Amino acid sequence: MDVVNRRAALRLAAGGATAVVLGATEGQGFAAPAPAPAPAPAPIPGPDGPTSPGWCTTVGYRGHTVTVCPGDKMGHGLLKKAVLLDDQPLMVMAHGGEFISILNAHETYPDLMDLARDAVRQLHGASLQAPPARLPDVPAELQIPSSGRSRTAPRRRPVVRKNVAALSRAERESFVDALLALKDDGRYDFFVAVHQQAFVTPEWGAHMSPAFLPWHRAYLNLFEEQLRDAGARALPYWDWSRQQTVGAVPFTDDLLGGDGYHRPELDDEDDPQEGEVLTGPFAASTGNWPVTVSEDDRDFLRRDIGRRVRRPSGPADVRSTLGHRRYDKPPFDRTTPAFRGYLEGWAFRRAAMHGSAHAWIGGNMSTGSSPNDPAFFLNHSYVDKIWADWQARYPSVRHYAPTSSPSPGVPGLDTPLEPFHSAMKWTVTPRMVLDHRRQYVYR
Ligand SMILES: [Cu+2]
Repeated sequence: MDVVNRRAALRLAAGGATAVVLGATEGQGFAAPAPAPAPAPAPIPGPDGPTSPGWCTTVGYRGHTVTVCPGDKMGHGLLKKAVLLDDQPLMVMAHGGEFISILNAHETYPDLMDLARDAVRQLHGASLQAPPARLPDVPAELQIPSSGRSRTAPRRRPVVRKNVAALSRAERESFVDALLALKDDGRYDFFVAVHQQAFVTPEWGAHMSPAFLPWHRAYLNLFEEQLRDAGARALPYWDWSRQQTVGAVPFTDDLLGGDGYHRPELDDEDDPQEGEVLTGPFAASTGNWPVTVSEDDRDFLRRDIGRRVRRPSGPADVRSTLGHRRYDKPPFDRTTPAFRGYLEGWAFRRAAMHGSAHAWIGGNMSTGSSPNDPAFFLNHSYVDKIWADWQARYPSVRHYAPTSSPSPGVPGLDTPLEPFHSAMKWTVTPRMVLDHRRQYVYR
């Protein structure tokens, strides 16, 4: 791979999936320049040309660059399978290897979307197929429920998930200690690997799909079980709609630590230390938090708070999301304008809700391996709380749709979720996680 392509790909890996995927957004989306007379777009070379699997190819388009990345030589990541305009995603791969358009650039430039579709069509083939799912060995502790009973069996007393700001000092300590213990024995990195694989395995339906909420609920339940096993009480949540200050909870030295290192005078790519988290229990300097599952070879936790997206969604977005009575509806994809699509964030067509929390923190949080940052779990715990609040608000509507799976990547109510079912021998379906109240409650 030549230097230019490698740098572009690295920028992808670094700039990352979520931020860029979500990143067709506020303040950093594609700002349409004044329409110019159109020269014929350069044809994008086919698979036999300079574009071979794993390589990105760039062509000019009215003074912009269109980059087509068909393969994943640089590692995993949805955006390695994308068409980008000036490094902003135009189309990314979603369900069943389909490329979907991210920006509404087609309204301004219909021929640009044609060009992008053409590029995808030409490149379609083995190089566009997702690699077979790979997971590391399942740690022994995760193979059977540590309690010896079903993971979805009711508890005598449900676990209480609190706002992270409401944790006592001892609770903060036991939460952080449990994270460090899971990191130390490899369980934590297993969770990172599961999520990273889910991010590039659209058939599992963990993202851009109705199963986004049940999948992450199951994943969090499993993670919380491990945390409790390691001495924590429960998974707290981070209300990103109100807690948006670095230096305040949860971005304090006794919880998540602060922002990443940034030298404004240097181009991000020229600074090997760019984004390194320097404070708190997960800073590289502690030696306790080596990043081992990643899209590149940087082994330190990175953040880039507020530089890509200025703020996570606020209370108004939370209110409007909760206002949608319908859980999901056809075509059950990324932007479906129903509750799930708004909570996942895509339906807003700017970084919002779940996605805005990822994109606001940036760094590892903007990639498929986002659970490298413990902020991931606090974000998803809040996302799950919003789902729980919505369920309580609309007790009589269906809390999941569709009932039966219409296509791969869109699990039905009783479809066992992957990779839990096949890789971990844990059968969990959307229906089985709908009623969380005897497992855990939010306070
Ligand atoms: Cu996720």
